[in-house]
Amino acid sequence: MREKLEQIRAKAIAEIEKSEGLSRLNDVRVAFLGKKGELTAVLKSMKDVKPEERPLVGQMVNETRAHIEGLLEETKARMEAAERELKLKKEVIDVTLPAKKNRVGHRHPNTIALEEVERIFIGMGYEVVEGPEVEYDYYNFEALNIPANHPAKDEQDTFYINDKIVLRTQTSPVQVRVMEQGKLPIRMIAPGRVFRSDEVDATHSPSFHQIEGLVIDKNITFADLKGTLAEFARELFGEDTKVKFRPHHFPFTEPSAEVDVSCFKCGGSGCRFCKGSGWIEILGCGMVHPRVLKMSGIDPEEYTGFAFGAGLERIALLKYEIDDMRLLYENDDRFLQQF
Ligand code: 2NL
Repeated sequence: MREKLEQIRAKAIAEIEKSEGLSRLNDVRVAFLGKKGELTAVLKSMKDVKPEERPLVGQMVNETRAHIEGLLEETKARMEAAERELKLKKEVIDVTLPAKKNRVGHRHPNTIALEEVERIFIGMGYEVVEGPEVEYDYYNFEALNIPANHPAKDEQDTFYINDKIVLRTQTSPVQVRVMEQGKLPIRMIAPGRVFRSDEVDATHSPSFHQIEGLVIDKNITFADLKGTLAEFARELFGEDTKVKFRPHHFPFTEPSAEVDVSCFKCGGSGCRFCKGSGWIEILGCGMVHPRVLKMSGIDPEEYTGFAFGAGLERIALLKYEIDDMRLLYENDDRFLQQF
């Protein structure tokens, strides 16, 4: 019997050492210690052992069982520890690795220029007002004294939704809407997207941006207009900037002028940037036409005002020395990062 038990013990040890993984180890447990296991079979054959030998044989069976159980436990613990170790190794995080670069966008040159213009006029007490991009023909043309036969109204130049509604060709309609509300005085700028049926080239796009300005109060004169735009030019292009007013014509202002600023690259002596003239055109302006005031319910005998309009893209192109407007619409990150 002792020999038989020694055999079982040796076989169990060998099987345990051979087993790879917890599930194989459990098979070994069942094979030796389970209900139909080899050691259990020995226990069952105790009835064939002489009564006086039973205590000793029982003790030997128990010792063998304890030995196998101990070895099973120990091996199980070792396997579990190894498994945990492997799992931890797989999950290891190298905190010293460089982080993934977060790609941050960049403000568009139009936005930078717009915010600069807004800052200047807010500093002079102006309000920033926005309005609809799809407008009534009345607000876009008629209320601005633009006659039915004016070239701006040609289907070639304007996007018509129907015969009463257009994509606005300027932001003046926003100002007409403010004038109609009748709260005076008015000191406002109206920035926003406008639309004209133009072919795309280096200086044109069917959709671009305008900033218009409007001041209406008692005793506003052309001198106020000149002083305001001179200060604007100095803040935008530098304090040595000079302005020049050239007579012009707009249906909505009388008198009207186009404004040039002295070239901020050469100071006015003439260079490639200003095409040798020393001057760069930046906007159009004038005293609001009395008819325009009257149509919006303002008495031109009591109130006068000035207005101006500038292209935002034109300002951005000049300020950042970009030579093709199309670059502004491609949104190439490498281009935008430069400003
Ligand atoms: C230009 C010229 C201009 C205005 C816009 C205006 C608005 C109202 C009344 C009178 Cl509500 N005038 N706007 C006046 C003069 C010129 O823009 O060449 N823009 C790019």
